[in-house]
Amino acid sequence: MTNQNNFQKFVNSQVKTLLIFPQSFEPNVEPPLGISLIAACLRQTGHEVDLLDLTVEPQKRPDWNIYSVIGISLLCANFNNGVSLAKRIRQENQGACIVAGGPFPDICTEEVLETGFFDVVVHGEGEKVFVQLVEALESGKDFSIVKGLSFYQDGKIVRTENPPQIEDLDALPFPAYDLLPMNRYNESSIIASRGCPFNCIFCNRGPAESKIVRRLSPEHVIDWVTVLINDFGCHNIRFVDSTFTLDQEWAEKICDLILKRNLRFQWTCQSRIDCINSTLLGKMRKAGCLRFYIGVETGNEKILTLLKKGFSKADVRIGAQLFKSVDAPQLNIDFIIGHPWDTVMTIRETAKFAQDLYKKFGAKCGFFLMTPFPGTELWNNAEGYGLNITKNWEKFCKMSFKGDCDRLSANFDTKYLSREELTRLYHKTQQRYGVGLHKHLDALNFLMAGKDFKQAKQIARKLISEGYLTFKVLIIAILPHTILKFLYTIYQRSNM
Ligand code: B12
Ligand code: SF4
Repeated sequence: MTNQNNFQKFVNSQVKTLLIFPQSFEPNVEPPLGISLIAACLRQTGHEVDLLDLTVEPQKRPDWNIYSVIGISLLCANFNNGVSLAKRIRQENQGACIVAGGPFPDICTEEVLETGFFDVVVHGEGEKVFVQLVEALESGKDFSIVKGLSFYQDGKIVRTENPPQIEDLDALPFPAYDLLPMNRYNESSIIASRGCPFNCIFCNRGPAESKIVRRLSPEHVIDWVTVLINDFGCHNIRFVDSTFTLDQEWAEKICDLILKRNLRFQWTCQSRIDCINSTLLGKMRKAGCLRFYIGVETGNEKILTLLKKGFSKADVRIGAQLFKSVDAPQLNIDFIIGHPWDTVMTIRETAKFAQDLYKKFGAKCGFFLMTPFPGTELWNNAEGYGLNITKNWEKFCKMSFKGDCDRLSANFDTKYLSREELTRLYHKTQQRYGVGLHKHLDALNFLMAGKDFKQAKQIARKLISEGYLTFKVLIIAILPHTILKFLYTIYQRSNM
């Protein structure tokens, strides 16, 4: 166990680094940006580095002994796996400096260092801090001179000064995608801006972000896109910025450049319903934006205010109407089940609001299970919010990218609902109003294609009773298969 800063034992004039994303409950659908950006910075400064994403290559067993510094990226959900991994590495390679970074160690630093398998925690953005750490080890300097680290010293955890935020994001290299098995991912991501100025009480922006927003220049964003398309054949890109359209002029410039350079790829982004205008939405669609994700979180006006979202249900309707009135990307709205004030009634209100937004504006709604992540206002003041949270880190999951939501369960009780009730209400809402609805429509089409009218009629009846189809649409549904097929094609297109 490391309980003192004995940095001398890690000094090595030829540091070779391995950065790992440990195995998790499901594979990453896109390359992990954090470690691939750090790897690119290491290479840019002349250091040797390898990357390993164990979520997509779980069988890979590198020779741990060839590395003198091993960095592990940790979220709550993969913390336990990360600890087992660090333990294994430590058993085989006593001399390696094992470093943790990412959202979990950034906040739960003690929990990580107390395991005894990590020597250093890196806080905040890792691109510069990690390079400085490696350089300190190479030159034999005590790494306590580096800002943004925590480690044991004389039996106590010490934390060095906070590092400055990276101001010139354009100066960062593009992620070292070439060190990852790019064919294993469904899409790739770009972070074009970092930060969000809003104060939603459940939000954990991640270590690379604060309330101060920094942006890449639109030209640099386009160069990044070009690298993904030309060098890696990637035509599905997700902008993972917290609020992509916060600066609408900047977002418009990105769209203008995509169109000007005639870049052909499909993309999605996330933002807020109050950060849009019709010109921007039209340009986004033309530039290949398929889906625009926003968080509305609840259908209860009072809860919306308590969450400090900064907009009302009326604002959501106005925004959704804007999407409908122009040729805009598909609007996808996310809701959370399990706010501190949620009851059966407010959850029903949320489902009803979601159904309304689907019917009136064609917004596709999804439901997440509330997860009070460390570092959020909910976590910091859990008692005040009436939450009883259990630190079973594997349960800090709010959704499944593979559609496998069945095993998600709440890890906290509220004043009004037990974790069991919350879990049940989440699954019921998600099944009936989220994936459930889309599964029904798919099943209807499938059955009609196979001409199993009896079963198709049963499903259609269910959809009518749940208010998704009108009788008029049912009449069409029992007309010849070609008409239905035609309608379904339109439905699919509008939901791309
Ligand atoms: C893109 C993204 C994803 C992608 C890719 C994730 C990945 N592997 O990188 C996908 C879609 C796969 C994903 C999945 C999930 N995600 Co996610 N994701 C994000 C998002 C939106 C952006 C991450 C990103 O690329 N940021 C840009 C880079 C530059 O920042 P970064 O990743 O934080 O890395 C920097 C630092 O953290 C640090 N760092 C990171 N790792 C390391 C390692 C070392 C050694 C060092 C020194 C430094 C370091 O340096 C990096 C560079 O500055 C963040 C929110 C956010 N704004 O950060 C959530 C976020 C990270 N995800 C989160 C969650 C919960 C999940 C899921 C569990 C969701 C779920 N299913 O319920 C899954 C888990 C996936 C898995 N396989 O384990 C949470 C984590 C909260 C927590 N405390 O655990 C976040 C913060 C969002 C949130 N609040 O809900 N996610
Ligand atoms: S939920 Fe969205 S708008 Fe609210 S603080 Fe987080 S990133 Fe910003």
